[in-house]
Amino acid sequence: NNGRQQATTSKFLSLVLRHQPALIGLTLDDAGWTPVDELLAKLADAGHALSREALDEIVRSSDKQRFAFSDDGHRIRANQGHSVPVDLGLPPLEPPAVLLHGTTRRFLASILEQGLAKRARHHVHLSESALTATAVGARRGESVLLKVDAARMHADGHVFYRSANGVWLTDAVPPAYLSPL
Ligand code: HQG
Repeated sequence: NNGRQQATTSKFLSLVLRHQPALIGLTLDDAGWTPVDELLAKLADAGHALSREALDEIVRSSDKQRFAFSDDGHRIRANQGHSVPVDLGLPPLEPPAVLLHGTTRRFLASILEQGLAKRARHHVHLSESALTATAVGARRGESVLLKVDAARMHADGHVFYRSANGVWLTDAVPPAYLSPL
């Protein structure tokens, strides 16, 4: 099954481009980029051989646009979601007035008390779309949505970024800006 094979490869790419490049002997630069040639060679060495055409197809069709090529096509990086230290170089942006966070019901009480924390990632991930936020929450169980008063956060000096694939990112969301939907 081609679709399933692609999903497996995409997961493995996420693993090495966001979390564990050393797993296949890869290094990422400060902004998270790595040469495509090197990635393909090291994937092959690790038993995950992939053609450039197949990689192009994964980057093009990834449901969440997880990866991007540099303008010259020679380098690749993950658009967001890293746990290794990278500086994506995203400019601060004014967010929409309201953003959403999808989580799992069992986290709700803790979040309303402590606020949203970035955990293992570099930022808290927020969405403009209820559909997307619901899907994010559903990864771990029953999905619940939280409304984030992004306008007030922004006015109060909290900084927001938007990743190349449209995810809104911020450092933390204190409980005062959160309400259950
Ligand atoms: C929760 C996937 C208790 C938070 C998705 C979340 C997204 C708290 C979990 C992207 C908490 C962290 C990000 C607190 C936060 N108490 N629980 N104080 N603060 N949490 O995976 O937002 O497939 O790091 O609600 O689709 O779930 O990787 O973040 O449930 O876009 O491309 O702690 O990851 O995209 O989980 O997901 P995560 P997330 P990819």
